[in-house]
Amino acid sequence: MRRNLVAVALLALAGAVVGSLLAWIGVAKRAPPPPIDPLPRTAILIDHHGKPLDLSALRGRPAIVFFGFTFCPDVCPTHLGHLAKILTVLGPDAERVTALFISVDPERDTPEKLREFVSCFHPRLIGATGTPAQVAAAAKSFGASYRRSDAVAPDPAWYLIDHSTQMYVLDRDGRWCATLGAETPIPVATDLIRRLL
Ligand SMILES: [Cu+2]
Repeated sequence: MRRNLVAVALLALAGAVVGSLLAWIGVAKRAPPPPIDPLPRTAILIDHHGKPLDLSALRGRPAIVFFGFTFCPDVCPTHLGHLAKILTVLGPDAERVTALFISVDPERDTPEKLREFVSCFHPRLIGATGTPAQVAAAAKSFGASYRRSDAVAPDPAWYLIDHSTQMYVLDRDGRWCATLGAETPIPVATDLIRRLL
């Protein structure tokens, strides 16, 4: 009889331990990632409708931000295609996320050109540009870099731009808290974004 009682007590203890462990894992999984850089982003740009876009106004919902240019032959289409998949898998939750493509090529990427370009990927995707100084300020606020490269252009107008390829994830307070790449599995990305909603 005593042996049975000990067995029951041990089972109850094991159950409690497993229960707390599962609860802890559940909480850890739901918790949003802590900010990498707690500073909110601030810069004024122009969106693809030609309206002012204040990066500090992105607060209130999580955001995914990518820097590139519409003339980019591979890196930008690959990353924006991946971003579009993430938004598609998020489904209705994507309505609560800001997805922003900031052009580092203000010379060629007009709001009209950006509008046409982003619409090829996802209706939620917003294109942004600005003066060279505004774009430089926006990139600097993320630590993103870009540099014009004329090395492979047969025509000066066909220049390329080397640029950072991270997709920056901001939390609802505009703080950078994660980075996605074209190799980030879609379920990992969507889980991360949903934890920030
Ligand atoms: Cu690119």
